[in-house]
Amino acid sequence: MTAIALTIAGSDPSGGAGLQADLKTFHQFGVYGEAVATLVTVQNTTRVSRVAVLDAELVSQQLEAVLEDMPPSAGKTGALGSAAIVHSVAEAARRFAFPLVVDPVLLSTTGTPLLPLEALQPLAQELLPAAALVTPNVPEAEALTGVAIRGPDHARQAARRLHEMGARAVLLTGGHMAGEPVDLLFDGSTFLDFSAVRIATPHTHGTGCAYSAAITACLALGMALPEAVARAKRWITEAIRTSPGLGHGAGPINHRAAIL
Ligand code: PXL
Repeated sequence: MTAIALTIAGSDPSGGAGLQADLKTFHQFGVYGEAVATLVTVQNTTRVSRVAVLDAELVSQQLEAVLEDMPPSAGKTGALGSAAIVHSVAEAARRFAFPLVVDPVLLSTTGTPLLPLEALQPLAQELLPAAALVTPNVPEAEALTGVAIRGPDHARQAARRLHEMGARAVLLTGGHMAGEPVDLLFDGSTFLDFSAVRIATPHTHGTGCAYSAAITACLALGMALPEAVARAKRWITEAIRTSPGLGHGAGPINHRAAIL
């Protein structure tokens, strides 16, 4: 049986982030990948110069086409682009028979908004309750909860808050905090830490996309959440460590990194 994973995300033509990164990651984990496009960026490793958001109905129609024919065994969302898209994805997600990982992408790696401010509330109120897992980094968790995260106690507080907002589990990623990158998983009862050594490199473009895609692939393969996160964390660390050094800016990670 071929496992299938679905991404609902934006296009990065440079192939480092967005749905391109998700599909490469699914493939590397041996999972068949499906991709519903939400927006098209004009970007390379140095800049994002344009973001064109697709019509929400066009997104819904792509989603329906895929679901009626080849339903996945896990899915994820990335950049959603508008409140209307958040609303229609959330509406569909209430009927998903598979776990949904929500990567609450707000900005591109270079700082361009990929979700407008007015879409933050629908994301929190409509999509989070449909999430088996939400995977914010520190700025995203701060924007969603209003908690200023200055250390481990604040991280736990923000994770609790995101769970109360309806996500079944929360993975708060630690890459933006000082020191070693420790990710915090909270399922409503237990906190688990996933740590790695920090790698000094400018080539981290699309790391969040690939990490949440790797977790989604592992869920599609039937792993329990802590095992999926542990696997994905080892892989993303290896993918950063072996980044191919492409482009003139923040280059991509190595999507072909070994799964350890
Ligand atoms: O990594 C966040 C992200 C998500 N989606 C798209 C992106 C980026 C970062 O640049 O371009 C399309």
